[in-house]
Amino acid sequence: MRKFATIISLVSLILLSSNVYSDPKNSNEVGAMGQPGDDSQVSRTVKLTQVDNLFLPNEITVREGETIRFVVKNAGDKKHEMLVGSQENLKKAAHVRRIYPDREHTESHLLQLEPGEQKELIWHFEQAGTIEYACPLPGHFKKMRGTIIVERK
Ligand SMILES: [Cu+2]
Repeated sequence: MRKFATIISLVSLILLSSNVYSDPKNSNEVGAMGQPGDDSQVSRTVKLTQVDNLFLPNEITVREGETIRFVVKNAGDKKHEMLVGSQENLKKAAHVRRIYPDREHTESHLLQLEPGEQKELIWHFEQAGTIEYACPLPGHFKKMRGTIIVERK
């Protein structure tokens, strides 16, 4: 049992040191994934609705260099989150929430929405490719995901 606990704390140490919580400006995600954007640069607003447990729509197309204002509404009866990033980092975020369901999460670009709440996330897309978004909460992450396709200019 003791050994098991040691393994768990080792795993969480590795997760904590892997940039999941840090400002994306300091992580490797900048570039391919883009980064939180500036209000004055917004070119377009995209609306997203959260239901229990899906994102509508679950696919969005943007262009390289665009800064999008996402207006996210929680139309469900449960609490939801929205996190943008690589598939790998979203999986890590979901994993941490499973291990520590009561920990507070402070990713700079994380939205946490109570039922009925609406919030905004501004994101600047740097390079063509695909980026994911998801609700990383336990039991939601499997289905509550979407893809942002960033087209070349
Ligand atoms: Cu959710």
